[in-house]
Amino acid sequence: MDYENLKTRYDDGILLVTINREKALNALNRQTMLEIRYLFEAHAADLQGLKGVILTGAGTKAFVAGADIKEFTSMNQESATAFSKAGQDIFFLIENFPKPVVAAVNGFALGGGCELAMACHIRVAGEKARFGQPEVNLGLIPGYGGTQRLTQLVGKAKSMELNMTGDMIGAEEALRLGLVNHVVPQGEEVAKATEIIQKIGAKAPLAIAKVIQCVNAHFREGKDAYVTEHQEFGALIDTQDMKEGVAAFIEKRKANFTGS
Ligand code: DAK
Repeated sequence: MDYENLKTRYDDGILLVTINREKALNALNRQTMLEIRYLFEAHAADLQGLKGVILTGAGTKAFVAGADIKEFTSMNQESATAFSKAGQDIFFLIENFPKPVVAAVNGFALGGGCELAMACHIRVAGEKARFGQPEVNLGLIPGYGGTQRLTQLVGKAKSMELNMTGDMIGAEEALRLGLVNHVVPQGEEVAKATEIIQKIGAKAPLAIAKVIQCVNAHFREGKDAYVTEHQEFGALIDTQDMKEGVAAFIEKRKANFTGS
């Protein structure tokens, strides 16, 4: 697929993806959402030696300022419900991607942009980043999982407040609430995200995929995540990487993981 609204660079096992609609503050229009879907379903999934994916926004002002408001005008109830469900499915692809996905939040992360960041496994914010779910200002609610993931990350009280007031918060408050993992000087978001993925990339890839699966299982309705955990623990015991990791510890050397 030729991307219209994404820029990608693959370097040293890391796929850096830039949402590239700077004039619209990188708002997620339909085309961009289709491209994100393709990226996780096919492009990144097929890359040899992939350690992880970084998502960021073009320019210095915004990560993503939301879903593209200008596309909302033509929707009816049926198409809006389908639109929301399709978006949720794309964000599930990110959340369940078996390699770490890190959001490098370089500016506004509002509405669908905050939801996109929250679908990633880890968030690094520049000190000028601003987060919020301002859909109520438009007579809407978050449609890409914002009521759920914000609650998972910051708890019910703050999620209620942020979703109902539409207030924006800064990077330091987002850190204090647990919405982001790290705050870094502006412009250093991608460098910090790279450092995190390189660190994870030195671990056993199958184990990392199972961590993602088991942590996510905690939040899936009807799932007993403890069952997921003991099953996936058992599934790792016969892997070469487990044998290598244990042998390396005993032999006092660095493990050489192969993902098998
Ligand atoms: N969509 C489209 N264009 C946007 C945009 C957006 N979300 N945000 C900004 N832009 C465009 C502006 O229209 C402007 O374009 P021109 O007028 O120059 O053509 C350009 O980006 C620069 O924006 P501003 O001139 O407004 O820049 P400022 O520095 O003055 O303000 C701002 C920055 C981020 C505070 C402001 O742009 C702003 O408030 N933007 C909107 C933020 C927002 O409300 N985002 C949440 C969108 S709602 C659903 C599915 C999904 C969702 C909901 C329902 N269903 C299926 C129903 C999710 C909804 C959202 O994400």
